[in-house]
Amino acid sequence: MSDKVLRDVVSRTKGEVYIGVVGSVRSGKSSFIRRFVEKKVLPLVNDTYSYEKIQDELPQSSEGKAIMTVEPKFIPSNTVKITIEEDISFQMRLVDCVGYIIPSAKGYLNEDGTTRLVQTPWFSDTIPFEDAAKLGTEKVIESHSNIGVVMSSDGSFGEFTRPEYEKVEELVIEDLKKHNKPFVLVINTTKPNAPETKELVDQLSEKYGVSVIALDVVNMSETDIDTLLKLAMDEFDISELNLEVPNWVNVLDDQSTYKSQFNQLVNETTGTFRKMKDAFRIQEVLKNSELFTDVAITDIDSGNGVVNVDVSCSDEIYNQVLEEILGESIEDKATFITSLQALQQAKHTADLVGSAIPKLEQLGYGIALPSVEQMKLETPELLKEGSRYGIKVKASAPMIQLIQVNVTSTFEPIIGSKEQAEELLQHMIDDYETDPEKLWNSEIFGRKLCDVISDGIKSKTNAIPDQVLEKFKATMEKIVNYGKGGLIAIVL
Ligand SMILES: Nc1nc2c(ncn2[C@@H]2O[C@H](COP(=O)(O)OP(=O)(O)OP(=O)(O)O)[C@@H](O)[C@H]2O)c(=O)[nH]1
Ligand SMILES: [Mg+2]
Repeated sequence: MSDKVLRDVVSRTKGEVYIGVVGSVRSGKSSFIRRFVEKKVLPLVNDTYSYEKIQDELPQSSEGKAIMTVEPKFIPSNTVKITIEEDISFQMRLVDCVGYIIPSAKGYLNEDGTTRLVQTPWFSDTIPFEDAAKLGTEKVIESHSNIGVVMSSDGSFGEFTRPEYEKVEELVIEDLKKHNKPFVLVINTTKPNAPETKELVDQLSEKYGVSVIALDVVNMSETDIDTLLKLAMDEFDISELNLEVPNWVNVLDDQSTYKSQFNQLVNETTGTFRKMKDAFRIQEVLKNSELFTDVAITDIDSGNGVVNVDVSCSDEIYNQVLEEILGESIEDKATFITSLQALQQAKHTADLVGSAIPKLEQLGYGIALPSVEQMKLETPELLKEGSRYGIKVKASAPMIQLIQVNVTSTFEPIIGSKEQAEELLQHMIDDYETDPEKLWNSEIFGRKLCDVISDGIKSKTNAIPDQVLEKFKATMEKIVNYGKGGLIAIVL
């Protein structure tokens, strides 16, 4: 087993490499385990006692139509602790399951045609063969393994045809998909490299949406096992998908069009594609979107389930985002600077009065707190109090107060006769009820109603004489500095 694959498997299974081998009867499950242990486990076992014990426990396989494994078996029976390269230590165990029945197989019925009862580690009583296969497989996948191997065959050896294996394989895969455990389908074959076998593998991986590999199980090599384990690693869920985006995307408001489209796309994609093997599909989907210019996978760490993806965006996309923020199109550098300056001005005002806005909206009266820079310190003075002396430090600051005053304006045109006035009134009421906007823009005596009313309001605003405003300001200063909540009468 190559270092890399082994490290990944050990890391992903947190040091407990438990492989459940399930599938149809007579497909080569026991042969697979035997070969796997001989090639992969035994060479790593240093102590002779354990070595010989494991060898004795290797499962039996047999030829013909008669089912061989009639009760589930753990191999080795006790998990064996393996240490290699000093820093990698893990436990390894495989489970040989009772196979799902192929009807024409022999051994699952007694001679009198009744169902054969078999022993399992999960029930004290014997249970029917068929139940032992289904329940045992579920137990093994759920509680005793972190990697599943589904064994099936193309019918190139033994007594059964591909359609017979396929029927059972469909049932096993359906059952396994109910559990969220990574598994790989192995097509056991005497011709793993034949074009028709490759075609079958492609067809099955498409049909089931799982990783499929063709292996000549009794002759499989170390490289074959590595490939199988790599495929199994791809079936694990991605535990962390890191999207490396330009930093301006990170700081964008979630409400902005770009960021909300970005979030939606990423959520949809990661919701649909969850497994390590989907990393390239995720890349493909992101790449096809107009939100990014390029999407590159920079790292896939099978051991930790981490996928790193680098996303880049063109200047054009950046400019679109800027235009949305500024609220106008940026034709050239000059328009961009002009917009920025206008925003700078607006920011200055916002810095000055912004803190007053929430209260203004809530109570119609908001007070903006002065900043430290706005505070003006006067020259400290000597202070005499009786026979004792002190010092006086005085500072002042502008406190801006915003008041919302509701201004009313009326428009009272004389129309003519009572009927004419009533007719116009009815017309206006109809508009008011159905389409107030229309009424607002309707023309009376050649002018829009909204203009007439707005002129009325403006004239009231301008009608407050400057000296009244000054008096009001002086009064407010008195209230703030000395008023202490007392009543002050303003005489205009
Ligand atoms: N030529 C060839 N024969 C195989 C291969 N895999 C399994 N066989 C043969 O198929 C037969 C059944 O193999 P087993 O490993 O006993 O199958 P199993 O799935 O454990 O069967 P049960 O325990 O009866 O359910 C044996 O005779 C094996 O030698 C293979 O890859 N190539
Ligand atoms: Mg067997």
